[in-house]
Amino acid sequence: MPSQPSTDPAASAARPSGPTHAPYLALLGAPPVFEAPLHVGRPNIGDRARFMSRVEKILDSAWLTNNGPYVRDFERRVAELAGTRNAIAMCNATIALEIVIRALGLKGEVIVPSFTFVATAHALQWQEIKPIFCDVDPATHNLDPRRVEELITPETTGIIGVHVWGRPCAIEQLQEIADRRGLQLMFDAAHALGCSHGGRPIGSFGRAEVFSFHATKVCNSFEGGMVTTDDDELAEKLRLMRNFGFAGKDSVIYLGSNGKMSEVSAAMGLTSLDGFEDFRAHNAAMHAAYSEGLAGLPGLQLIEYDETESNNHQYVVVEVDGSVAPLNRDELVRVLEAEGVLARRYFYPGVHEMEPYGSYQPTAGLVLPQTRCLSERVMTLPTGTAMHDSDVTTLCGVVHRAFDHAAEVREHLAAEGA
Ligand code: T4K
Repeated sequence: MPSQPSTDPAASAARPSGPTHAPYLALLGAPPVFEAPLHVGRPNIGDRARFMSRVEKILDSAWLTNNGPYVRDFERRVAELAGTRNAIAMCNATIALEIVIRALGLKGEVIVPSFTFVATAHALQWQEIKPIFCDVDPATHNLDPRRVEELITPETTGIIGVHVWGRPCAIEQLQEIADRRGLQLMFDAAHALGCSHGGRPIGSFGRAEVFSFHATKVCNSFEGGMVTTDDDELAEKLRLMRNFGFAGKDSVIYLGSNGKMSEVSAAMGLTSLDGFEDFRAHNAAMHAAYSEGLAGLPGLQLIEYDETESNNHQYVVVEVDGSVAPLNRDELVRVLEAEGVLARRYFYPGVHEMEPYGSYQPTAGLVLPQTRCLSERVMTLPTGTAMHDSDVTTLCGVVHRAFDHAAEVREHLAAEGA
């Protein structure tokens, strides 16, 4: 496996500090194998010099926000990547989702997965639209179209599909349901920059799609979101709505918000896009290293990406079947945390269990058996340019040792909990 150079100086601090094959674990009293924590979502920094030179230009021009030249350039680049006529930059994906939802006139009830980041549902509830939580297909982790159909009521106005981990939803089936039932379909594509479905880039499906450029995403603009759509009229409405509804200097024609992206964010976004091909190649190599390192471990399954499509591999997701593996997901997360690996339980619990949804819809979980099962199994591991393949080897070594010493681990955790 080729050794991958890191572009993140913080990564050198995360080199293993101890022997990689010692038959012990930090949870059981050994020194952790990583001195500095390994995060899920450590940003890809990209070419600092290029970013700084863009920042200098922003300062020289004294044009800091309000649809500046870098924002327009960033929009052009994302539209190209997504294969759409329009890309509208926003300050983050949550506000972008809110604005699209309002621009489409969604109201009443909208069907969403519960297996997602809470922002998908919050963007609806924030405007008093009821998210109706739908179960997912355990094979894809995405909305199960059969379950969607069952949840449609006279109050339903739309469906928001989420391309979880960048793996596309069952787009055609969802579109067919939306068309037949007279519903709007949009996608939360926060994870799916540069991914494709049937060879067509994510970005042009449904009425609109929303990407996130948060620091933790494969490409980042510190904070940022982008709406893509081929619908010119909708795009124009979105542009106005992100700027308070101003259609001219003194004319406001819609209820709007402030969803604008700043120039410095766009400069970072452009710098990130410049490095995108390197980032995704690096992520693909990390995924392959995990695949090799975790192979053969009982009850442990690394989710795969369809290699006939474009992927960004920004999430390394493992399902731990606690009825087969010697340790369950939560035990394994504890073992890894002790070693300095901050594995995340994305997405646990299901959004329907979070507030206010747990109180508003206490019985929502009754129709979400797959979501519950999945949210108790998934674990997301560190990747990105802060990681080297030697880190992955060390991390996988920890998992092997933990499985070998599962009885001691369980005994230790039980004593701790007592
Ligand atoms: N839809 C979906 C499906 C989403 O996944 C998200 C966001 C959205 C919509 C909304 O997009 P935005 O409005 O954010 O554009 C993180 C991210 O904050 C969130 O953007 C992301 N999804 C979600 C999956 O993960 P947290 O609260 O779990 O993690 P956070 O932000 O504390 O960071 C994770 C780790 O990354 C930390 O351990 C430290 C490290 N980190 C983080 C930041 C911000 C760094 O090393 N440097 C940094 O600058 O939500």
